[in-house]
Amino acid sequence: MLEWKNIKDDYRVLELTPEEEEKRMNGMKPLKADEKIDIVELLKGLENYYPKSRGWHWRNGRDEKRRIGEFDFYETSEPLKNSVPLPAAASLDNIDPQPSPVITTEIASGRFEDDIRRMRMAAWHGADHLMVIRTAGQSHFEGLIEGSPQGTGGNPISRKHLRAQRKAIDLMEEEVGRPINYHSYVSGVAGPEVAVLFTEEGINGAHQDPQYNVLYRNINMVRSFVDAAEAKTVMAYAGIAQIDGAHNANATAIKAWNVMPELLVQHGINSLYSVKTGMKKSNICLSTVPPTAQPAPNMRIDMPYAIALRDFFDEYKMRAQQNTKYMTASAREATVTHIIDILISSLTSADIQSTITPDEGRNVPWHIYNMEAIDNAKQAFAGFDGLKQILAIRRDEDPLKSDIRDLKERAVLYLEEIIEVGGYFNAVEQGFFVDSALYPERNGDGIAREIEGGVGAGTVYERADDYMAPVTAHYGYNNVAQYDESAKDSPADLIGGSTFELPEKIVYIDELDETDNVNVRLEETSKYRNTNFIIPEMEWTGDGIIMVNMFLPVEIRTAEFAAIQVGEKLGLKEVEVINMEVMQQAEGTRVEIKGHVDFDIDLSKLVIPPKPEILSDEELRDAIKEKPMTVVAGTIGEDEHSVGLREIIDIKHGGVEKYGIKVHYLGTSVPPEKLVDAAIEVNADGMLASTIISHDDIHYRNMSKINQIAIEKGIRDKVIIVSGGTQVSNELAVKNGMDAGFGRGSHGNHVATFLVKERERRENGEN
Ligand code: Z98
Repeated sequence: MLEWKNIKDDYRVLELTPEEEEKRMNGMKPLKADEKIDIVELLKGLENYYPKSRGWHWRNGRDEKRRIGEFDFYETSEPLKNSVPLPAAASLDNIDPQPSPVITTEIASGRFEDDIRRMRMAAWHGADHLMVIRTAGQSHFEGLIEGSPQGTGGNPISRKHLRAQRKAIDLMEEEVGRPINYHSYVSGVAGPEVAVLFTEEGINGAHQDPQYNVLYRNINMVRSFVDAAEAKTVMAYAGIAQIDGAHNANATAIKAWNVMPELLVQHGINSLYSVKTGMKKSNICLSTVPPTAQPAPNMRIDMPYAIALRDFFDEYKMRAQQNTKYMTASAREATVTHIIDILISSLTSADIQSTITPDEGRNVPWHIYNMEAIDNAKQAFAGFDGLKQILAIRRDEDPLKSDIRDLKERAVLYLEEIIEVGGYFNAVEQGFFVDSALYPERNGDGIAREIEGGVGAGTVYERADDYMAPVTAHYGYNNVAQYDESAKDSPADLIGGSTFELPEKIVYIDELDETDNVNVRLEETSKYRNTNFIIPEMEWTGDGIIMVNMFLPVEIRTAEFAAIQVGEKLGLKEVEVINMEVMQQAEGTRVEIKGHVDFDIDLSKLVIPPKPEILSDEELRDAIKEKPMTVVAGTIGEDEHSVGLREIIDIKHGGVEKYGIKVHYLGTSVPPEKLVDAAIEVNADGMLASTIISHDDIHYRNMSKINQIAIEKGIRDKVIIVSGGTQVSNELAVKNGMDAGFGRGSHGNHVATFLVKERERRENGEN
């Protein structure tokens, strides 16, 4: 019998002995940051696995004021043990503030085994809500499926899939130091069965809304609502947080901004229906997407809506997501919309921020875009931290005040009319929902469904007087007392407990299909698992996909086909255009293509030069502060190039001045003698000789001259001499008397590191 220990809210964990834990995880060891997760190992012993946590987890320490690095934050949650910070964190002590809301990412490439690796990357970037969207349109499935088929339709959820991913997520939670919510969808004719499966397998969040079935999957409405009562009861028992389906009206409606009153009504119907089944309001999340997007003036339209929604549903949670309706194939545009949406989320304190990848617009469910979307959210929330302290929403003044009121009035009238026509079912039959006019106007283009129609029509039966089901968590009349008074509150006692308390009662079926299963797929890609070979990858191990971004100086239609040829000439296979944007209709088009390579890289033959040792900015500053350093610098010989050297020197470009090194800049075309004389004059510790022109090896000959003159004038031991330029190799520079040479790609920190280390080496009397 599982013994759950409540941690907070509805989140509970099992207290297990080391032996029980060993068996549950089949001896799988904790993850190590520098080792890949072993998928083959993970899939072993799944028959013994059961989840160790149940229920939704909100981030810890939400909105507590905390100091992170050198900054005060007001709207963050507890930091992670292990994470990948934003790129700019490199200049900010590598801080990685974690926003207050739960951050979602949808991961469903069609191969759950590859998605596990993506989940780990997502957890490190800061996602704690991993949503497994069922690309198969699983609402059409009439029952549960077993095994791990990839199928033709996409990514169906099976018990094995859930187990493997939940087990992997358990390991990731330990690694990043934060519970992670695992999420999928309780919909379709098999909704109640799915809810049971999800409870057994440790799902923490799920979409559930009977209106979704009715409107978008044409499942009979009576059946959908009866199923929903059962499914929601089970979800309530497991503490699974619910996300509703109202946002789908927003994504479907021809004029999404006109369905705002209806959205409030849809939220209301599902929310109250859920409460009536026993779900806690704090586990009911309203799925809200801004109804418009730029180039519409969206803030003025979406903000009143967001506020009206929060006014009506202040005891519930808000899950914000980007409106997929406006997602094109432009990743840039999607990003900007996402950030502007997050401004609304931030000002109205969303509880969950779902991130959408450009998958929706360009059909590329790639690893990199999940991380981009998570980073976008993390970055925006960090930037907006504490905004509410300096900006106030003027909700008690017009136009906001009137706009909020207008929406609420329309929603109330809408609900009243539903009651007038005889209730929800009649309203759906009359096409009330997803009509493109602003209520009370109607365009007559709503989605109409028949009460007697749709999938599963006529399959609802009244319970018999002596109906009884010996199960844990069951909606409505169950008549147990008639059989055993003592089992009244826990009917499963009649059969010695159900699978919710006794996971060993679950019948685990590993695979049903011999050819379409994860083992076959892993075998096919084994060349790229724990071997010396790698191949580029976007979504699946070994897929070989790369993306190429180009500009073609032709109009869009020509560009499309020319780009495919470019890809083919590059040797790519199955080239497809994934995005095109007109720069100017005659001047040209930006095109992004994808294709796959048919070669791989043998790492055992890869020559990787030793990593140059670079001191940190702080170490460099400290070293110079402790012992100042002066250098002279100039472009040598008859060479008028100055930009490269200036980049190495200037504080603005991160040059050596940044670390406190004093530089006497002598300009261009400096004769070697002059450089040496200047060094003597200012008693310099070093010389920086820039040489760009390289014909006839003039650059190396000048280096030799500098060295020679320095020896003749008796200062060679005292000064460090380095040269640099695009054609300079360290090896040849040293051969020509320099202490070091810096070629293409060198920066001030490389030169400063060398100067500091070389000085130290000489002081220590090393040769
Ligand atoms: C999201 N990106 O919401 P199928 N039930 C509800 C849904 O909203 C969805 C499903 C079921 C979106 C994902 N939503 C789209 C209320 C889907 C899924 O039949 O498996 O596709 O049902 O995050």
